[in-house]
Amino acid sequence: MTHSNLFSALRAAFPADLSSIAVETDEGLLYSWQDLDRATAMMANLLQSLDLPEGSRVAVQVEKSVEAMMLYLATLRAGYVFLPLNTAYQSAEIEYFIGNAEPAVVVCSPANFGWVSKIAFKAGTQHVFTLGDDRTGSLLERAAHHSDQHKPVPCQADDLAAILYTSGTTGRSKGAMLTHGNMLSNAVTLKDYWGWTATGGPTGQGDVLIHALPIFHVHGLFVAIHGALINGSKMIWMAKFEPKRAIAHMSRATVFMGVPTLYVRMLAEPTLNKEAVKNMRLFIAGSAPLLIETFTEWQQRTGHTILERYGMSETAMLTSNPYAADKRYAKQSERRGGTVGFPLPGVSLRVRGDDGQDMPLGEIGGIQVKGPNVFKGYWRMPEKTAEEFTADGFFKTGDVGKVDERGYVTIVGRSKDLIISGGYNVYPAEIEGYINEMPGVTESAVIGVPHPDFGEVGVAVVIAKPGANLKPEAILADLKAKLANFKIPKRCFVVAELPRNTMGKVQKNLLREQYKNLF
Ligand code: MLC
Ligand code: AMP
Repeated sequence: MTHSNLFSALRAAFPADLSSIAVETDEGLLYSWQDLDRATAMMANLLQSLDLPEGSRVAVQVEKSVEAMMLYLATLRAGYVFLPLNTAYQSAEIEYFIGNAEPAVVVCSPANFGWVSKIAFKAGTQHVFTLGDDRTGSLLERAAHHSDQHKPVPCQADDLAAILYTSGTTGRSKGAMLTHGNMLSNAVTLKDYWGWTATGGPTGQGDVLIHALPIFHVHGLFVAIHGALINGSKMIWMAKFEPKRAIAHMSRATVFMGVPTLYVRMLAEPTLNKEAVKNMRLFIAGSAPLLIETFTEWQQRTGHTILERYGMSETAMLTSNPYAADKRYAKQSERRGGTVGFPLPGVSLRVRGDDGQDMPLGEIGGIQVKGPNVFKGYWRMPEKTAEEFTADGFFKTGDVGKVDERGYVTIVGRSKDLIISGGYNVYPAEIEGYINEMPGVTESAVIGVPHPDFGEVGVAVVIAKPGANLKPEAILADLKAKLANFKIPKRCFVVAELPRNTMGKVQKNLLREQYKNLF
């Protein structure tokens, strides 16, 4: 069935006037809906001309650009599986992802072609293209030779559309397999739930989204892009978030999506005031906890109440504060700071205790979810997949929370040892693994501590081997040479011992307490 292809659903929502503007970039470039249609057709034809096996992965590590978004859409259109990779990942990280996913096609930045292609060819990838953020590279050169007409490849709702790698608390990263059906159901739900409109507003053309996030994770790639496209809404495209510019765009936009750090940074700008946001309809935050101070300050400065929602790579969006009082979804219209709102229509959410019992309202336990948006499993890890689901098909999120008597969900913590820094996930186990391999190190613990800009940042606490002269700066420099920059702890301490419980396990809660006022 053609209409189960997510691209077909997005394409069907393009406005009738294809010559109108779909994307306007920070640099002033304009892309019409027709441009999106034609360019994705050419790229899809290029991919199909390669005679790739069914279900082939297209792994992409490129700087944010409209063409990079088109490549995502073209991959859907051609029926292949998109695998986005954070541009901060370095060679060891890329080597793992490419080795694990075995993509048939890899697309990288022109400047990285040397080392990325070496890794890719070694892993058996046949095709490596380049794509720059200035419309350069072999991908566009090759696509230019293909037709701008293309019929989307028929897909079943259960067919894979994307694989998103999420790091594991133990062992290596797992690839969360998301289907066309997962993402389409989520996009359709959110279009309604967040009240997207195709007409009216300051320009008469309905909603206009400021796209300020990176496009290699759920928030920027799926929630933002699908949200705009399935409503036929224009995007103002920021290659990189910059608070002053984002605020300046607001006079011509209606919707903004961001991780809490973006809101913190905009609040530091004197230009943020009621006048600057007078045309805005909705501010959405997620990917990390939004501090109540940020929520309240935003309300005072702008008169707008941020709508906080909660999701994951494995599930796309799960819960959301209400946009408006709508009897179909929720009796309440209040967006409550510190909560992530209600389970979205179609999502079942429950809170379970350690023994698997349902927790009474208001009591804390592990959050479990089920719904058409929940992923198909981890790529080539059936045992890991089985471990993360209950016998009755609920996914164990690893988040800890509660539901109050009005139905609002609050996240109070995580059972997974994970730091969320500026909206990026950092797994202490991965960083500790690298530190523990360094000469002169006996053991290490990486913990998350509060940070005014990133919400939370990593701090490394290291024990040296007797006689070793370990320098914190050298440890951090060594990590920086190997890992994505956002994973590098912001501080490092070499200490004599780590606090342990009677079982000998490091008590990270005590370390977090000890270092909580560092920033
Ligand atoms: C950058 N740095 C970070 C960092 N981002 N450190 C910790 N955490 C981060 N998130 C590093 C830089 O490399 C630099 O190190 C130093 O910190 C200062 O960087 P900066 O110039 O201030 O950073 P900037 O480039 O402005 O990036 C900050 C940011 C970015 C907030 C704009 O991190 C960002 O775009 N975050 C959004 C992440 C996101 O989209 N998450 C969604 C996940 S989806 P040095 O050493 O080089 O100086 C998901 C599901 C869901 O979670 O529910 O949505
Ligand atoms: P990721 O796997 O990168 O998609 O990150 C998902 C994790 O981000 C979730 O499991 C939560 O721990 C966290 N998260 C997402 N949204 C929120 C939110 N609004 N409040 C608190 N945590 C959130």
